[in-house]
Amino acid sequence: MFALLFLCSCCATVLINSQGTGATVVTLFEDINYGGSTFGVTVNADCVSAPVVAGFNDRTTSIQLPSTNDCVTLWEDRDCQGDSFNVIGSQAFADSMNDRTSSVSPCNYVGPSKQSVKP
Ligand SMILES: [Ca+2]
Repeated sequence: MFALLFLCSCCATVLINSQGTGATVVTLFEDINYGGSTFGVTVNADCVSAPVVAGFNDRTTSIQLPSTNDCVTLWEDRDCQGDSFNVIGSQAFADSMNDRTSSVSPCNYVGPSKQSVKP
């Protein structure tokens, strides 16, 4: 378990996508104002539940995106289900999704779970 946590914290911002396909590399932070442990996740067109797998489930408090125009959706549950919160650019505090994020998608993600999004 220690080895896994160590791996997560030191390799957090490695760029996974090497094909230049327009992927957004999202950096999740455990604390407010981009502090504490980090976890990097590459978002393409689909839902990504990597935070759950990597032990970063329900830990995200702030988020950094590469560009102020980038937009990702944080989801309460894995597989992009439950409550959601859109982040445009970077967000020093995840507001309603603080310590709740379990998966991430692009803002224009249209999956089977989209119909269950609460207003
Ligand atoms: Ca959650």
